[in-house]
Amino acid sequence: MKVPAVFVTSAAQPSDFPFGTLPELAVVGRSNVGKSTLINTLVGHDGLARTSRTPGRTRLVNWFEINKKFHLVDLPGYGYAAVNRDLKESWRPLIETYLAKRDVLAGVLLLIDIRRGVQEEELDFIPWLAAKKIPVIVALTKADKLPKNKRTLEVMKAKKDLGLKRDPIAVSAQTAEGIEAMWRGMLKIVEAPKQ
Ligand SMILES: Nc1nc2c(ncn2[C@@H]2O[C@H](COP(=O)(O)OP(=O)(O)OP(=O)(O)O)[C@@H](O)[C@H]2O)c(=O)[nH]1
Ligand SMILES: [Mg+2]
Repeated sequence: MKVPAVFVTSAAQPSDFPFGTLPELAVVGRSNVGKSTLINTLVGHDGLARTSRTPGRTRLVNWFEINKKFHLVDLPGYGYAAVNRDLKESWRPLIETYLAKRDVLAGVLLLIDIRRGVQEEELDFIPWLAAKKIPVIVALTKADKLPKNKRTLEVMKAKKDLGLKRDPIAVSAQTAEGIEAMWRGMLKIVEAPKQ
């Protein structure tokens, strides 16, 4: 599936955030979890968002316009210890300001590596989103790295760990597993009337 998608802009600091027009879905998760890859897979454009084997690839907030309908926002990953302190100090406010203040934020795609499972950051993040009434879709990435029975176990485990009502979606950029389910969830959020 190929969906019209274009890069809009990047921001290195909150003062560079563009004026918000379309609803935004933010892609959030640990460094190297596959955020940029998932964006490319969802729209069927390989090189739209830059990906890398080296954690910490995405250092800016990047906006992509999807189908003239909504923005996917690629946020820098959290939790990568090897990034030097100065860089980390500049990322935190970038991510936090975006999530706390962005009035066109319609929902969050929270990505968790299926082999790592839920960690402290995600445990804190889900109640924070719930308190702000921000809808979230939890995706377990790199599902191709586990056999089917293990995938199912990890989905149930993540659901329990995070206290979710719905099953997280196991996704893979390699097999396209879960991509249709992601689309259904995303469209539901961006098409919902704004509260
Ligand atoms: N096997 C497999 N590898 C994947 C998948 N998704 C991403 N990867 C690999 O994981 C690595 C990191 O992917 P990125 O998309 O750059 O991760 P990111 O979350 O954007 O990373 P940062 O920008 O550094 O925070 C790359 O080597 C990808 O090829 C997947 O579904 N399956
Ligand atoms: Mg990235």
